[in-house]
Amino acid sequence: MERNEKGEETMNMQEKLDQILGKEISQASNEEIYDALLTIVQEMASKKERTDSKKKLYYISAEFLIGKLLSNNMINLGIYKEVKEILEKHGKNLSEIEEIEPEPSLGNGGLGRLAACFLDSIATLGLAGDGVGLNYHLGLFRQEFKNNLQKETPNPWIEKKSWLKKTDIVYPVSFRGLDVKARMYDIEVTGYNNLTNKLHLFDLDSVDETIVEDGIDFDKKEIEKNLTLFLYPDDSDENGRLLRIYQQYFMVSAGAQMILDECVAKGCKLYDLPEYAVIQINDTHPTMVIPELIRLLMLRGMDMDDAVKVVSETCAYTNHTILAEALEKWPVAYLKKVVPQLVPIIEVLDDKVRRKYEDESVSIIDRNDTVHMAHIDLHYGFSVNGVASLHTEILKETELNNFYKIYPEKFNNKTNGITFRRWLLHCNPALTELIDSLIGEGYKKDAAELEKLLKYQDDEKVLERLVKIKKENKKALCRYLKETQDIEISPDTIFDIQIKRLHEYKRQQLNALYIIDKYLEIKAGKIPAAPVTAIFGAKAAPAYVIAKDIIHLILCLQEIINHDPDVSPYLKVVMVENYNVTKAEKLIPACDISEQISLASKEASGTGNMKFMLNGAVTLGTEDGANVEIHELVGDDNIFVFGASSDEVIEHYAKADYVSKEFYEKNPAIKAAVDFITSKEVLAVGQKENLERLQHEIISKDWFMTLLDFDAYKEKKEEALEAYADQKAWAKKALINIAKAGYFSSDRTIEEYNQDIWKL
Ligand code: 26R
Repeated sequence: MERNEKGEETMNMQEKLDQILGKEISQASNEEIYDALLTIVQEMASKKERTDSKKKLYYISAEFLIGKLLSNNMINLGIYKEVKEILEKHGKNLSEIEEIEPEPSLGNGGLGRLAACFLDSIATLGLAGDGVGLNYHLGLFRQEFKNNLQKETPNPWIEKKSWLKKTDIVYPVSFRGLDVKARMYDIEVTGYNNLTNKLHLFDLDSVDETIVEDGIDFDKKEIEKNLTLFLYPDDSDENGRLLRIYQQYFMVSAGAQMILDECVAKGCKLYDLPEYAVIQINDTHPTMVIPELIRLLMLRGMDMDDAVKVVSETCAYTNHTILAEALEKWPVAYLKKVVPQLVPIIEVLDDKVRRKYEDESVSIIDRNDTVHMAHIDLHYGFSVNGVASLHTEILKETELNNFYKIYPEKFNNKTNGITFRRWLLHCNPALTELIDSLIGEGYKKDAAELEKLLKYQDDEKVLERLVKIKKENKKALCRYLKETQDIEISPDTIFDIQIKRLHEYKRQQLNALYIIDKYLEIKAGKIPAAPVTAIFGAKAAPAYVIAKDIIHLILCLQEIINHDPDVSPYLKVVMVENYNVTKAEKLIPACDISEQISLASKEASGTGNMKFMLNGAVTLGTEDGANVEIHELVGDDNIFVFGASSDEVIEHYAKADYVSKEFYEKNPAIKAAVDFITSKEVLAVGQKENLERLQHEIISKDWFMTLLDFDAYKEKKEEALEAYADQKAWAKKALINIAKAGYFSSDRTIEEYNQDIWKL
């Protein structure tokens, strides 16, 4: 036994483990050890729970892509090393135990992962801030590949013993003709050497997983059974869209009641709400929290004008995309079917706007009786921010210019960030150790200190160690891909990685066309200087047909190229199955070239780009999103930038003068690559319908201007591949990227949110 500061006897880690296991560690199974560690971590985390301060942040989001929690929590609680060593002493391997934890897939991609990084940083900075979201039982779908196609299956992640703590807190939520109860579940959010916050996830006791059949199909009308089954159920039909409204209202109504309860418990008079709470609305998915709070305040006796004022001073909105199809619009008729109680409130909000501003484009309800959710946030929130400086500029100058003219003071930029605890300390321990040995550990709390690495940029010993670490990480990825997908790749090739949601604007199809071009060159006898392994990871939304066709093409290329003895020594293609946070943690540390090739102006920020940079990969990218800021930080020599600028792209859209067919007809390399999509080689392993549809899309629409940037991409990529041959020069680029990544710590981002918006 040991003693704590108060002189009480406490158990050390070994004793705790022994006690919970009830047997020798060496005699316990990995599952038993996982369960025991979960218990220990939860107990330690709850002891560090923050006592409530007057003002508190509520980060409300339909997605929290938190990833596995065991190791990160142990790192944050400062017991990771100790536990790892104890386990090793007894012949157990922590990495194997980590594998047992299921990954909660409560997000699609960037927006959800950002929310998770933010929770980590908020707790680490010791701020009072909780997350509010939904407890999807089956998360986002699990992706499987069959016949070179994506197949969706459920991803159950909630086990008997999990990070979720069921609470007794229950709020009534009413839909038209249906009253339900929202039960709160909590997940502890540990800060790095600091206090613990909470992620509150609301759920419905009556949800029934057995109604799911045949992949991810279920009866969309059985709301009591399906409400929190999946994240973003297929919204290609009306019932799917209505279900989304049910989910959103369920989340915000329960959340709003919880917020009011907590504030009142702290002695808040409702007129003073903005002194007790600030609500950050993560994209428009939680926007109904605004009319719902107004409704609840009115029920408690406030008049409408006061309620509008109080709520407007409490809510702030973050925009994460300029893609028109992602800006949510709900027909009034839909809202009437699900949440009729909000409709009169939204109508008054619209009326107030119409009385003040003649400009039709800023109204909330348009002529087609459709509610523009973002417009509610813009008029009735006190802050609106973009997520990278280019993105915020585009919002101000173009997309939201009419609002910017009315409310210039509301607009601000908060360039995204990532938590270094997960994206360096956890996923790349060897690199962490090297950095520790060179500049000490101060950077773990103050990421700007990473710049101290710059003094080693010409130190051959350090650069050699960097190269060696990358090689080891690549070998580990090779073993993992062999084990999980039976794919063999060589760590001596260049690892070129594009991992992100599948979307035409992100242009995985541009990468695929490059691969075809390369394949055709090799077939024609042009042998490349350096062998490359092109790695993809991406899920396509179940109803997004072209995105699924692009996955199909990549899987076909993987089959053809990897089995072709002429080509495979120089080029291999890997599509990682079921790409998720856990896989990202294995892929990113092993990457040489980070593909960030979205059409300029379309990627709001990107955060994968930051994770790669931090792990010593060099970016090949367009001047888009946060790539622009990466470029500014590392300078021309340490990034490969290509393609049309966002101004040029915006002009093409304005003039509608981009014609992909002209590029296809005039450029023989493009024509050959696009024609190959329906060649006999591909048709032999693929589906005619899918391949023809994709080819037709590229030739006749190509909405995201793939062909416009093809030549520039090819040229820049060749330049990068050639530069790789000089290993020392490449390692220097990698080191400079790592040293300059400090700016992208989410601790910096959260400090800015707090200073400018939350004021906790
Ligand atoms: C409305 C619904 C169909 C929907 C659309 C889009 C649901 C979810 C999304 C995801 C969007 C909003 C998203 O993930 N955006 C990403 O946010 C990241 C964090 O700010 C950015 O880094 C990234 O550039 C952006 O695409």
